[in-house]
Amino acid sequence: MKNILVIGSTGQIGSELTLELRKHYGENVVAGYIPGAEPKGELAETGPAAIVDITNGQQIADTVAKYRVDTVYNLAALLSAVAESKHRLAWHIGIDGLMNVLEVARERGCAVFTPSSIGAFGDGAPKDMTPQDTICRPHTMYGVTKVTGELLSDYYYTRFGVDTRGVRFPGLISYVTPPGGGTTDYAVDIFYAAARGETFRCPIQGGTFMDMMYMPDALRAAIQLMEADPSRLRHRNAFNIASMSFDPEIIYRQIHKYRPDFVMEYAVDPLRQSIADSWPNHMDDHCAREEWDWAPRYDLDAMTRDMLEKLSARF
Ligand code: AKB
Repeated sequence: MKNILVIGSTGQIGSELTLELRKHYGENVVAGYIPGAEPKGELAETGPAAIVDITNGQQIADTVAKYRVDTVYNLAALLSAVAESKHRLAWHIGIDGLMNVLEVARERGCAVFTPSSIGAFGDGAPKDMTPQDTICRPHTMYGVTKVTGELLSDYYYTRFGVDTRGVRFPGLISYVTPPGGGTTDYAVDIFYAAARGETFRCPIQGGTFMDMMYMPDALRAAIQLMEADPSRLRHRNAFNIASMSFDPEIIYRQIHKYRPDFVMEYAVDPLRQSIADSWPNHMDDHCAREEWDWAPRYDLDAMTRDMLEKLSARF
């Protein structure tokens, strides 16, 4: 049985991944959090929690030693738009923090999962069927930290044998913990507006395609990759994974099918638009499919029905 530490356990991905991991590994999953973002409800009740600030290497080392951790899920990060206004903090958390995790992993023999993103690509990469291995020259601080994180994680694998693995997540859509400061957040916000019966003001222009994924598929991907047979992995950091690609018009029309009164208008945010324009329309994820049997379960319609059902029950 694994002993797992989730760093960033109360964030957008962490809050759901920690609970999902506890379904597999029981109480052997420690929820790492920073003061001010304490675990609540089910997250607080179902297993141990510890203060783990990714920028504090000693705190990571102490928690790993105390709970005999062998696997770290490193989910601490600033999202793309907010990273542009806090570029030094984005680097400090994304790279200095990752270095802290990797050093502890090297010393104590831990495996490490670190998510990358569609943000790792930049204008130079092919937009359609973006290959697993292609040019990655992003112009955003978020992208710079993601590419650097991929390289650093690969370095710790080849140089020190640390079992590092990662995926390039698309925009993640969930009804549980809202994201904050991302470029793909519109695809979450649009569901909240529809469920509340409000007009949605879309910050991304029609015709802008990006990869998106429903959270249950993203959680399964992270766990499945960390369980994958290492002898099959030709790649490590980080695998393209994809399930659906749409623009604001397509998601609007999909929601409109189930909410005929729903209205969307555009209020384009130039920062988010310029970030979105530099990201892929749709990634090629055949390496993940071949090397660890990745396959998504949700398409746009299944996700839309589930999101509307869950959010409508809340509002
Ligand atoms: C963001 O929009 O910043 C993230 C991402 C795609 O990495 N959701």
